[in-house]
Amino acid sequence: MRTQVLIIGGGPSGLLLSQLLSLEEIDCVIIEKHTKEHVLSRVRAGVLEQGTVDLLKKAGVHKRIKKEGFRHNGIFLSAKNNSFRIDFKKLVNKPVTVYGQTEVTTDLYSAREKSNGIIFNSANNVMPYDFNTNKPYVTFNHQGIEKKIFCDFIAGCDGFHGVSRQAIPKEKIRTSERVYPFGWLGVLSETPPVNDELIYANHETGFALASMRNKNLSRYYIQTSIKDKIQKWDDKKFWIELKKRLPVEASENLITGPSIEKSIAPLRSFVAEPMKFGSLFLVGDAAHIVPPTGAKGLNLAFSDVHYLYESLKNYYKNNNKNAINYYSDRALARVWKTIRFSWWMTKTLHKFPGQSSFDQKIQEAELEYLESSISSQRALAENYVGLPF
Ligand code: FAS
Ligand code: PHB
Repeated sequence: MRTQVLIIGGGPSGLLLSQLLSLEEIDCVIIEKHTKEHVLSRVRAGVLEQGTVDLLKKAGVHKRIKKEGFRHNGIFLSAKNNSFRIDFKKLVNKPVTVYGQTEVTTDLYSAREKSNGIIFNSANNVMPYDFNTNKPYVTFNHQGIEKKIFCDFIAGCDGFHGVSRQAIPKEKIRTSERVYPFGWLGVLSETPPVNDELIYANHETGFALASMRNKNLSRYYIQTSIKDKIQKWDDKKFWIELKKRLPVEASENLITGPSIEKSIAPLRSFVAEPMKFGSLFLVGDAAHIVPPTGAKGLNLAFSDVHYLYESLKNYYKNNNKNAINYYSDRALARVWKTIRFSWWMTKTLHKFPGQSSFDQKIQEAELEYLESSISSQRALAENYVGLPF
């Protein structure tokens, strides 16, 4: 079998890339290790930048976002029980859209199926070969049959634990990483959100975030120790801790209910460079990870998809054979600015174990400066709504 672009990973990056390439009649195939149901069961991101929404519109999967997404023109930050709003409309005249990653992935899967896109689900032992030649190929086992697909390019959209980045010789790749000394305990509950917009809370016992998916589906997070186990957190204990950390007017309005999903995620910043090795491209979480504090993971993955789609469209449609060589530098320029913002939001809003009174005072000064300075708020707003591609 042969295709033009072989995509390893059928998560959001792989699905969006394949949808965009197919609209340009560029031949592509997705190889995904899990079932479609498993992929669609993941509860992850919730906030879409306008650039992401525009890209999904270009891919023809914008209808449900328009109908069911919630445009937000600001967020609240709170510290020492004082909260203030960052007004995106006034500061940068751009909104964000609250629409869960699960829904985005569902929409992309339906679009691929409608256009008879080829997705090999439940593929085992996926392995890319000869990507340092112009005849790369991928082998895998599907329904007990060994398969081999030749291609022009391989897009490694297989996430942080995928096979693509691991297949690159160690001496060819530079990685930078910061692992944070805490995690996020996330809860999904069929309860009305405590506030119309997101609340990011810096509290002396730890960070908390109040978010949502729709008018009767709330998403809450609290910072936990990286050694924490989910079994230690029954719903009652979670709600008590969340109430403690949210500003009083929110805690008083908080409607609690049974959790329908509960998980602990570690936090790290990670970048692999460059993002192109011969005919293998790294895309999304396969190349970088951000702590979710800046709501950037999914949006940054789609930013890579934008750059790779433009490069491949240029290569195939305008016969610009050099176009693919710009992908890595262009993508990384935006990756590092986003890594910086997510790191800054994380260090400003979380309680670091053993943090000194100096660190605590700096955090408080950072938040007081934010509250008092329009320029500082504009800087946060332009990063949060998404830097231009
Ligand atoms: P993904 O990891 O989503 O997809 C990779 C796909 O490749 C998966 O379907 C996987 O099954 C497949 N795969 C892996 N290895 C393979 C192999 N060897 N062969 C074939 N297929 C293979 N981002 C936010 O913006 N906000 C958040 O709140 C947020 N919360 C998160 C919570 C958690 C627990 C996690 C893990 C991530 C969170 N993220 C969040 C980040 C997340 O949304 C990612 O940025 C996003 O899923 C990236 O999409 P992909 O690059 O497609 O990678
Ligand atoms: C979410 O709704 O899951 C969410 C929102 C904003 C973040 C992180 C997660 O910064």
